[in-house]
Amino acid sequence: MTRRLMAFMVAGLLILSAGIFVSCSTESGAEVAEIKLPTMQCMMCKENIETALKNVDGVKAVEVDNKKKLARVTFLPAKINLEQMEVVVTTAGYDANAQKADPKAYAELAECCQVPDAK
Ligand SMILES: [Cu+2]
Repeated sequence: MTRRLMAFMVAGLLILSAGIFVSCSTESGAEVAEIKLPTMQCMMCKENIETALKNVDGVKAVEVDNKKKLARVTFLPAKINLEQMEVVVTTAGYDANAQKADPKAYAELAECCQVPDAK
């Protein structure tokens, strides 16, 4: 029940902040950016992308919504910008906003993580 409610709240927030890139300031100087992940397929993709982004200096938190195919990243603008975060995602083998996935990294993804009609 609580999980359902949370899911609805998250969905509501995402709808409110529709757009390729939305950022807003928070108290700590951190900002929140959204990265569209059109080629992600499953929970393994979610893990891959979250892990890749979390390991980057300047990224404070990552939440990937695998239904909406969207990452919500809390980051420090003094350390990293959206373009650099998109590169982290493409290097992991996934499209990020308008940036295309690194073909070699994409080819190394598990079969379930590759786009079905692109095979
Ligand atoms: Cu996957």
